[in-house]
Amino acid sequence: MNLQQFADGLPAKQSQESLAPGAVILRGFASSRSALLLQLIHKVSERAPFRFMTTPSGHRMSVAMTNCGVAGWVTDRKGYRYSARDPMTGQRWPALPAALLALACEAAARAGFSAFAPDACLINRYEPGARLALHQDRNEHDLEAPIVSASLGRPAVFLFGGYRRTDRPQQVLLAHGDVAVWGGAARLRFHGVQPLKVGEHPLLGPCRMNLTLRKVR
Ligand code: MD3
Ligand code: FE
Repeated sequence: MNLQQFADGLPAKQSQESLAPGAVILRGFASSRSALLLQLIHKVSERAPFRFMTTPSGHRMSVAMTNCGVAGWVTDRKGYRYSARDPMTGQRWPALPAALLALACEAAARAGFSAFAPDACLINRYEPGARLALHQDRNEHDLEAPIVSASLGRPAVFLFGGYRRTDRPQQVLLAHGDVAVWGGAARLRFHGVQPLKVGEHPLLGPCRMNLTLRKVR
């Protein structure tokens, strides 16, 4: 365990947990950068607003999403894919901010992935009741590259499953400031997020935000 100074002088606890082969949780790794991350998310969302996308089966997702970087994850009646342009505006997604790239590279290096070069970030916003059903992330070209995720705001119960949808998932609480690295044998495991509970966070009110940094191209 190591201690890190907050701007207000209070120490923020940090620790590292190995969840499974390829899956490492860096508790509190983003805590000292959370205000900056929220500022960056806000700037991205001014040009690429959060929106509720439609799944191929026609359901409206309960998680609001936007993207930055060379390509953004999108879904509509035609399917799931990465797109170089935001379908809502026809414009390219906002650039990946350097501070996000740095956070992801530092976290990946701690978990043993020293050459990680993400080029995109999916930003998920959860309001109370929002959830993410069990799924695999397999639309990225390079499945050897890990995914780095950062959680902000309200805590959520993350479901970490196996290689088959029917494998019983582990429940893991992801709290404000937690960063996780998902690579190697963990990369194609099913995962999801339980419905967000009602509550208040000092920076994000009722919401949870999750950033996933990826090598898409
Ligand atoms: C394990 N997001 O955007 S982050 C997603 O909290 C997604 O918003 C969740 O799943 C969220 O696709 C979970 C943790 C995460 C992200 C990607 C993974 C775990 C993963 C990829 C493979 C295995
Ligand atoms: Fe996912």
